[in-house]
Amino acid sequence: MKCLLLIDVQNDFMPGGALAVQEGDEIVPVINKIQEKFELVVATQDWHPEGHASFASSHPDHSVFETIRLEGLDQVLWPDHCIQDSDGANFHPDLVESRIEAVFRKGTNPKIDSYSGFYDNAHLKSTGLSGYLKDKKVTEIYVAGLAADYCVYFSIKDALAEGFEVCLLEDATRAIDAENYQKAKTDMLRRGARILTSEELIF
Ligand code: VGL
Ligand code: ZN
Repeated sequence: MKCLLLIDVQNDFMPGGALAVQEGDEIVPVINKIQEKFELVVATQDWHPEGHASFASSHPDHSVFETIRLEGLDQVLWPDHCIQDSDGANFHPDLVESRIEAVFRKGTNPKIDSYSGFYDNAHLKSTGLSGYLKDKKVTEIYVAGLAADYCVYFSIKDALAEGFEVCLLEDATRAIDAENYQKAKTDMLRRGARILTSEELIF
């Protein structure tokens, strides 16, 4: 069974948003077009409390996009984004939501970031996504969303480690940083992910 996994298709990652990804909005029509090919569509939502430890604003001695050590992990400091119940945390208004069966929220722990839709960055706590998909008899996950070099990349690594076959839909994702994405891409391929465009989906 195939599933479409939509990562963080949220306003704050769109042009004009708090943590804008260039051309991030261009993925929305692509995603809407392919949803009907899948029996199951699930989504993740970055969902931070105010004052989250990943926000540069929580570390007055540091600046946005700096990397610091936090709880024993490297942490990039982000602009405040995807704050619970804010408009920035909402899905893009043009995203068709009628076929999204479940939404898995992440980044709710104030002290620890969560790029992957499966586990927080320290792998302490599961979101339940892996068990949900296995219960639904999913074996193949097709991934779209934002950002290709962070939440999409980390979700794909966890999905592969959980034993799923994984395919990244490259025209349905955009990266924060092109160079980071090239490294992430090499690593995803090395780990066994496939990379296709939505037009190459032939089912
Ligand atoms: C993301 C940085 C911080 C993402 C989320 O969705 O890729 N990136 N929070
Ligand atoms: Zn975040």
